[in-house]
Amino acid sequence: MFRRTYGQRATKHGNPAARLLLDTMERKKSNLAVSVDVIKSKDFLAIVDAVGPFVCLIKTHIDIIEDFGPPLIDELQALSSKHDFVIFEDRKFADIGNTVALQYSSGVHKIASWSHITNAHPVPGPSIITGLSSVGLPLGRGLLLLAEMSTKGSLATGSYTKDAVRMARAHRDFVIGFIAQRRMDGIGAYENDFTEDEDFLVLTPGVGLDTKGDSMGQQYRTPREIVFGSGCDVIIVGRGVYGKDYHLTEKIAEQAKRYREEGWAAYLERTIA
Ligand code: 5BU
Repeated sequence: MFRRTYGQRATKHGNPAARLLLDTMERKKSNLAVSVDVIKSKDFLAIVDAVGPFVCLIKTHIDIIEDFGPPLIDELQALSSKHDFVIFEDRKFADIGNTVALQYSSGVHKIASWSHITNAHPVPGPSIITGLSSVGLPLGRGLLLLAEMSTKGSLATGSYTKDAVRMARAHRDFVIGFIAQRRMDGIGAYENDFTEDEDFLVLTPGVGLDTKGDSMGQQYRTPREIVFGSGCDVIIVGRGVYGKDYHLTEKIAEQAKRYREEGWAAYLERTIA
């Protein structure tokens, strides 16, 4: 999987959300996801519009938007069509199956109705996948399991990470991959390497070209370290792209371009190496 191109992987994948993402990456020559963590709809939409041409995916934390209303989702979907990107709500579900099914389908945000991809902590066990897939699978959605985190002192390590991989392998129709810091197959990291038909995407947050972290435990690595060094598929960048100047859309677009170039060069290095 390490050397195969995103396009080759797209043709083989059984899940529509995974296919959409891999196809989009190939088409746009981008493995950059931008995480738009701002609290006003206006700023959110301006950043999405500015980075849209350079990303394969926009990651949201929809519950931090102070002036949220259903029209915001319409506008996000319009930008997704305009710029050709996939939507990933970083909801990090972590409850019993019945509750997560309700949180995913209902409430104010109705995440399943607009987000191609979402994610969940494996901590409750496989029932969290059963609950979320009862809503998401009929809609052609995909789920990522949080196998590792980018923060200092994360507890998602060792056997916890291995068990996340086992849970994913048992639910390949809906679980399309992981949030993790390295690829989860091969290099003898696990007892069994993945079989030919198992393709899990690895989306990786904690990416920064100019700093090593923040004051709250976040740790950054470079796109090359992540994509070439650790074999991950998608780099997720937040403040590295929009920083403190998120009213300056030109500057934001420039940064997005920069991360996209770094991420894609690392991918080319990996596929031809
Ligand atoms: P940053 O501004 O690039 O540090 O934002 C990173 C984003 O990725 C932010 O939305 C986090 O919620 C998210 N994230 C993360 O940073 N680390 C993790 O391990 C996971 C998610 Br899971």
